[in-house]
Amino acid sequence: MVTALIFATPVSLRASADTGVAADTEAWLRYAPLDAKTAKSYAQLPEKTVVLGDSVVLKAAQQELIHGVEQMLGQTLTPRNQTPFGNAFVLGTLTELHSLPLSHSLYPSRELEADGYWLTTARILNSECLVITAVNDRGVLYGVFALLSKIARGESIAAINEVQNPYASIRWVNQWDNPDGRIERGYGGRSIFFDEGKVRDDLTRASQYARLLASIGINGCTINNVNAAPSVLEDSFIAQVRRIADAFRPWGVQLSLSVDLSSPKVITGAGNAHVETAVSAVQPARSAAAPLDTFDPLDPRVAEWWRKKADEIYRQIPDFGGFVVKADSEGRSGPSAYGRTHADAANVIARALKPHGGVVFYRAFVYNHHLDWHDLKNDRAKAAYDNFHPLDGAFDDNAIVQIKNGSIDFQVREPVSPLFAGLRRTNEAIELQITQEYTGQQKHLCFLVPMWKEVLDFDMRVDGSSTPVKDLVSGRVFHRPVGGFVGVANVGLDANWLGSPMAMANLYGFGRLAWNPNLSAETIIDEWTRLAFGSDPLVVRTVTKLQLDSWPAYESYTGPLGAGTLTNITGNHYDPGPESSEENGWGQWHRADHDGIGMDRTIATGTGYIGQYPPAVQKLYESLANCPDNLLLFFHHVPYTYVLHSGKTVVQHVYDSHYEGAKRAAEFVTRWKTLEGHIDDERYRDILSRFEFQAGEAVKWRDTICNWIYRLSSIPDKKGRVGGPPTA
Ligand code: GCW
Repeated sequence: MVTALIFATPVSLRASADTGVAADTEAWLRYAPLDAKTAKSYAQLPEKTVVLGDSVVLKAAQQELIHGVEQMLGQTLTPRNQTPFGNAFVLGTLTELHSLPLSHSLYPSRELEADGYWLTTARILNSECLVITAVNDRGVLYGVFALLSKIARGESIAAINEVQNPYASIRWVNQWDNPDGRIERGYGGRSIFFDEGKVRDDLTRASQYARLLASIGINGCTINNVNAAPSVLEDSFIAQVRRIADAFRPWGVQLSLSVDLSSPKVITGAGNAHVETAVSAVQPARSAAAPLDTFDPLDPRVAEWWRKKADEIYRQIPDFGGFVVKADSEGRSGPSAYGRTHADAANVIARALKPHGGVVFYRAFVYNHHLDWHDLKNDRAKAAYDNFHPLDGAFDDNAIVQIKNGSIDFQVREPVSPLFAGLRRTNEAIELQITQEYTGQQKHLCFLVPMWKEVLDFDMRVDGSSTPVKDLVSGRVFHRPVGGFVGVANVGLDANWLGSPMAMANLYGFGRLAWNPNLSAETIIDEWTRLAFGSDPLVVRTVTKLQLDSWPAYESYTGPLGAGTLTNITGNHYDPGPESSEENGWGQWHRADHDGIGMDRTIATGTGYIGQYPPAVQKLYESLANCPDNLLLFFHHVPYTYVLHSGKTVVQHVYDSHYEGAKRAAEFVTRWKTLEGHIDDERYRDILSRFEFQAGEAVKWRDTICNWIYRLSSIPDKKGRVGGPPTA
């Protein structure tokens, strides 16, 4: 098959590497020129590159190396393809490397896994070489990015000898793009893939995106909304999607599609363009894409339909990654229509993908959104576990249950989903939300890596042993064949991708954590800041601290004590709207009334949700004495006068945290202002105006929530800011 090669063209010219727009688009791949002193420390670098192989991935790796070195050091590397090649960067797999006459045996200190890389020096054909090697081409590409990142951050690479392996094989992003070009919960402009029902002609941004993803080790991208338009599986659409896969391929990013489970019944395809209506139950399907009168996953015709559909896709896109399924959720079709299970639905698709090496991600985000809120035992948080735990062991080996980090829906603070510990014989992936749907929609700074770290490090104590979430999802605990990390990214056409340059730290951080969840939030943000803004100590100090302070600040003025969302839950998910979180069928409730606030999820008197956790975790949350303050209202209904571990009453904590949070948001403005003249003007002004806006919004949040709590509780603020004269 002839594959069109589309390489991303890095937009920044050497001279303009520091201007805002270019810096926005290049994000952490700016490769800004190094200062003379730092550049000098790399003076001994080879001046040539040699690539052992000719795959598109290796070519991209070489091109990236040449581009990065040129940008940062002003040195043009010469590509060489014949021996002897002298001192060179040598790029290639270990197998290729071992076919060269080496002066000594060359093996890494620990085993290299797929996608891992080894950066080392070696004497090859009597010349000193800097070797970037791996077991597969993608690993070589990742090695190049890692090396360039070190140079960009001024890290020494003298006598380098570093082996890196990824924590898990699944490191994917999901995009919630619709074929019409809109993105569900996207805050960075329209789709980079689609417009008006078609794949865009110009896919430059798609290939630039794949380059960004590859640079942080992300190896898969689902390009369309989980609320999937069935039309994405039409033959004519697949032929277009193939062009996106071509754009991804040099960067080792596998393309995948979200699919609607009812597709066999609703779509028409090239093979049956003349068929207007569904074929009757007795009539066999006429072609792979013929619409059936059913999508029952246990109907052999449905199995055949998926098999043929998968075959067709792989004919066009041989490295296709697989499918993502959202079923029986928020109005989507699902196996319940035929009394079948989620495992039945996942497996019919898994079996179609299996011969091609594809996987199906089946989302655990399944819940009843018409819950009766009057019933105090109803609890949406229980849904994922209730639906999927009974099916443990029923999913095929190439099916992965994709689980949101918390048991509700990407709130500013939630306990981890108990389902992570509830599946022992089923593959898992954690779904994290990079796009800030409930955390300020990129208008507020909210660096999510510290939150994700808490989730990934949370110890589930399965069978009484240390079993952090990162080890459950990566498959380490139960020795699962596949598993890992999925981030809902939702970048768009805006120059800065996510709608805000600072928000890109979340995309960067997601990739770094998926590669190695043991990295600290401090390390990750230090890396990102140096790559995105340079290494001026004032800039590094200020930006890293602002980012690290941002989630706690956002939490304190929007939703303290784990109350869940106080946002407009039935509307935009952005503005304060605490009343909307009651009396709705969606199950995002805080149960605030005149006497108290919080959901009683205890085993003893509440919904019983806590019983879904392993015993040690139950113990942590069930008793008021043990339950951490920051999740108190998620697990317990308490009077406003209840005294927290901190010594404050609940109501006073709400007042204080909102005032404190709004104050911190105002301070972000003054802290940012210290950077004037230290970074490019465009980004300085752009980000300043965002902080100013955020400070105003924080006051709006503060006043709305404080007045609401006061109205309900009639307890004035001791400091006299809300609802009455000061009492102290
Ligand atoms: O948080 C909710 C969002 C929906 C989204 C859904 C999901 C794609 O508000 O927009 O739909 O989650 O994750 O499926």
